[in-house]
Amino acid sequence: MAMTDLFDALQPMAELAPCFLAPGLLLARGFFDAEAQKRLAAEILAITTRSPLYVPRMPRSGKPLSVKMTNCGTLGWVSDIDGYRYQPRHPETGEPWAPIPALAMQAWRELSGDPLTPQACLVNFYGASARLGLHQDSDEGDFSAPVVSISLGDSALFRYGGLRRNDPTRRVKLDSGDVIVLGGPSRLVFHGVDRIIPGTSDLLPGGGRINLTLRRVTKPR
Ligand code: MD3
Ligand code: FE
Repeated sequence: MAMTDLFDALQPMAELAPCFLAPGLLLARGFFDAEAQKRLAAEILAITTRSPLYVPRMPRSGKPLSVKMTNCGTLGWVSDIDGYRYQPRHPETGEPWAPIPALAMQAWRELSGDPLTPQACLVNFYGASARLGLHQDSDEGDFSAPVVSISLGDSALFRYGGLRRNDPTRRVKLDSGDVIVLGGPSRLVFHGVDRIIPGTSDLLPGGGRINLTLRRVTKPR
């Protein structure tokens, strides 16, 4: 086979193959096809009926975040004037969180490399002007498991750097169906969402972006 033919034959696979952006930072572009994205989005919309999106607030200041949140799983991440924490119930309804959808569990099984089941699935909803400042995910009691992040809906410009806030950063566009895994030496890297790109997907009624982050929260006994 001529080299150009070989290249053409391998190109579609190369686009689907997960690739490392940094040690421990895996990007699986298009992990969920259009059909799976629709099923997962429908499951998340159903979850927001039972566990409504709420406006999280910054600890101490009480300043509202622009991203709206809810959770599924046995534990959910919440942020309010008292601080950040994981808790088994919705902060406004007092009800337990819904189970994590099977498709999200599948991404964890196939990509995390962790034998345990995720405890928390934070659901972030971004409207056209929502953003998330540079931060570390350090509220978990166990950093040995990775964080698995699933993007649905409008594309987002995701920023990540190093272990110190002032380390140089890079930007990557995350599209609907993309999954990133942050583990090993990248588990505690600073990261954030600069902005979403409105109108890039018609998956969600009314537009916007949903990001699911699956995590282990406690050390296994
Ligand atoms: C890098 N969410 O909820 S997911 C978050 O798109 C969060 O909603 C963003 O950051 C979002 O905390 C980014 C990607 C992500 C998640 C966890 C990480 C990147 C990470 C943990 C360590 C390093
Ligand atoms: Fe984060």
